[in-house]
Amino acid sequence: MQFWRCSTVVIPLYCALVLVTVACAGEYNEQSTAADTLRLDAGTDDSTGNSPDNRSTIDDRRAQFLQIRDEPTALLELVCEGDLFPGADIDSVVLYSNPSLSAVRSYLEDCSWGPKGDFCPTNSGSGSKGAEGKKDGNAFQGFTSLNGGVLVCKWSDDVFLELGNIIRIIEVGPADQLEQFQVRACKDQAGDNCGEWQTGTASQLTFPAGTILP
Ligand SMILES: [Ca+2]
Ligand SMILES: [Ca+2]
Repeated sequence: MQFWRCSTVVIPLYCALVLVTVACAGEYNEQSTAADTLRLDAGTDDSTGNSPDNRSTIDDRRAQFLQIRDEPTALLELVCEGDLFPGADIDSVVLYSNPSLSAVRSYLEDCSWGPKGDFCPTNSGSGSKGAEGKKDGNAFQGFTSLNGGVLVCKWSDDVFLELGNIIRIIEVGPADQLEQFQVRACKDQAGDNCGEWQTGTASQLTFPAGTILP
């Protein structure tokens, strides 16, 4: 009651002093503040029944890991001799909030091979870290060449790919020479719980989350 009367009076300092005094004199310990008191009161008055647990039903289709592999049929066509970067060359993968492709949520991090691509004996793009972070590749470095392997990465900043999101894969190389790859989202790093593989080509480099989520 004291609070409501105070809130209509234009003496905020006085009101604060009264609230602190009430808190100290009442059932709260001496660490209690006016703000604590008001929060406790608000809690007892909340009868809406809302709680964070209600979100759990929409969290089922989300995944923290991404796998990218060379497109299997293209493996048979790989010509190793003279190819410094065998297979698809992945520079970066961007996770957008929605199809407008304007709000970036995350990039890849902690990329590793599983299993490592070893179709061709030489691969100048064999480092798994090339696909991490923002686009930074050029003609000679800054990307990962799949070489028949599977790249396993995690989304940065503890982000989970969720329904409604879009991912865009940045593959480097001349526009008419992009190599095919496949991508899917996984709930676990081992790849035991993943969505369907989707094939990427020069004309298909963006994927709605719903098509690759488990
Ligand atoms: Ca290549
Ligand atoms: Ca890169």
